[in-house]
Formats: sequence, C-alpha cells, structure tokens
Amino acid sequence: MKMALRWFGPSFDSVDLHSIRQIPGVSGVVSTLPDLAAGIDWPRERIVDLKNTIEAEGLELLGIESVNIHDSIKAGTADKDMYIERYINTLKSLGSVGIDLVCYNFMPVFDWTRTDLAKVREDGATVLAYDQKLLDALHPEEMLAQMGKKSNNFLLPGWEPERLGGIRELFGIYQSVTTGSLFENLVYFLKAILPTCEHYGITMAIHPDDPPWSVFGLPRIVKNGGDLLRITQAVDSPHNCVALCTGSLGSNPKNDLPGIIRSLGGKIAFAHVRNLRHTAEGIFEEAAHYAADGSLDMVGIMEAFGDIGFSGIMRPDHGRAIWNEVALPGYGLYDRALGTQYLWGLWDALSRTTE
Ligand code: DNO
Repeated sequence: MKMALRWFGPSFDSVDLHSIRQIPGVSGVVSTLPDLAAGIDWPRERIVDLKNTIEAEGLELLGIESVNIHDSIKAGTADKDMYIERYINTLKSLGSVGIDLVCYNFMPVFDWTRTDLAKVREDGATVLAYDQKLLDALHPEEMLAQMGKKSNNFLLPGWEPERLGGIRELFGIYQSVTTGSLFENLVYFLKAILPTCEHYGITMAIHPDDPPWSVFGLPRIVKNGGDLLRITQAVDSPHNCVALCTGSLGSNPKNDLPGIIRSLGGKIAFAHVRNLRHTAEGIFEEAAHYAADGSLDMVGIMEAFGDIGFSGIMRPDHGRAIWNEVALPGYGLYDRALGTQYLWGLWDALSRTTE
C-alpha cells in the first residue's frame, strides 16, 4: 500500500510539495491539471511538467485525480464520440509518461455536493457539511453561488465556473437521461477506452457519487456496493476498477463499508479513507479521521483493507480546517497529515495482530 496526498498543483493549492514530503509515510501525490476543463485533450508537455515538478521534490505522481468526463459522454449526446476520442488521447499521453492510475466519476452536472463548506464545530474547527433539507430549498444556481463564496477563493475540484456557468443548458441535456441510460453511457465509455488502458497499463478507478443519492433530480448510478460491483462486472477488464471512497459511500449509513471493501477485493485500486458524523437521515458533517470523532467504523474499514491485501494507493480525504489554516475547503495540510498518521497507525497495528 502506498499513501498519497491529493495535490492540485502549484497555482491551485495552498499546500506545497515540500511540506507533503515531510509527512511520514507519504510517498507521493495524486494530482491533476485543474485549469483544463472536461473535454480537453491534455497536452503531453503539461503532464510531463507536472510529473517533473513532483519528482523534483522527491515525491511520486501516483495517479491522476481526476480526468473529468465531459457531460456529453455522460448524457450520451450526439457529439459524445468526439469527447471520447479526446479522452483516449489524454490517456495515451498519460500512459506514455508512465501514469498508471486515473480516477473519474460519472455524476451528471455536479461532482461532490455540500450545503456548507465551513460548518463551525464546537472546538472552532470547520468542516464540510450536507443537509438535504437545505439543498431541497435551493435552486442549483443558488448553490453554485454559495459554493463560490465559501471556497476561500480556490477553484473547487469539479466545480469549474466556465462549465457550470451554463447550468440550465447542462440540466437540459440530462432531461431524458434515466439511471438506465446513464449506466449504458458509462458502459459505452468504458468499452471505448479500456483497450487503450490495457495497452498502456492504466487502471481506471470510478469514484462513488457524493452524496450517494440523487440531487436536484439528477440520476445517480454509483451509490452502493451493488452498483460498484455491477460496474466492474459490466466490462470485464483488470483495468476497470474502483476508487473506494468511505466518506462518499458512508454518508448513507446503510452502506456497510467493511462489507463493500471485502466484496470488491482486488477491484479496489484507489482508496479515499475519511470519517464523518451522521446527524439525521440526509444530514451529515465531516469529521476528523480519528474513529471516535465520527460515525464510521474506521478500524473495521482498515481491517477490511488489510484482509483483501490492499496494495493500491490510499489517501486521507477531506480534513477539517484547523490551526488557522486557509486552504481549499477539505484540502488543507494539517488535518490530512494527521489523518495519514492515524491510517498508518491502524494499518501497522492491524497487520501486526494478523501476522
Ligand atoms: C471531492 C472529491 C471528488 C473526486 C471526484 C473523482 O473532494 O472526492 O472531487 O475527486 O469525484 O472524480
């Protein structure tokens, strides 16, 4: 198992590589080119630059999170093949510089959704939070404006202003898309790209929907263990894998995370491990990685990763904003660094007791 931190690149992240390098047990980062909107063919020299920048600090580029998928592919519109071709070209460039892991999601319009990016906790730390009742009272455009205001002036991953600027049109293209056709569009996409992935040795890791239920009436197809298994079985390839995100799946308390990890086994290529607190149905807030701070069975989760012999890339996920750090919400240095140490602590202790 290798531990990574997510890093958005020098112009988009408050955290520098030098600091990441000083976290014990973190050997690399997963990164992306945040200025390239979904649907753009990534210039190879930009990828080479990113890799060189990371390696110059003694870290590895352990994967790309994410190469986002254009809405035409997800909605299955007439121009989808053009965007799939560009995605394939990007994969070829990534593969040619030795990148072997690509994370993506298949959520219509939005990536992750929260109703608060800085909910103040009793100790003064702030966290990302979600309340279905608040969301139901909002129009998507209002939510977009709120997210923008609370982003600390950072570009939020998956919330590219130029794409979401046309939010009404975006909703329009999904009007006739059902969960069934969204799933078929995912299978169509995977069948088209996996031969390239196999050629270059790139594993695709699909990220669960966050939260794992429909928002604003849009269809969702990556909500639980059954959905993830079905996706991995729909196109049979060792490169068709999963990014197991405990926080996304775990916002629905019905999702038995250790059970899901065991059922997916070797299909998990990438793991985002974080904790959250359930407040009531459809209401949750994020928490420290430390098990007792939230509702998720962090020990059982790490034990399940041990049981499946997990040897992929793991990263801590959204941290609380603490110690006056100003960073991209969820992606400061301090709490994620604490998270890595907790995850390594569990991992080391659990592997000692099972030896
Ligand atoms: C949010 C992240 C997501 C994730 C994408 C994967 O903080 O977990 O943006 O990276 O959904 O494509």
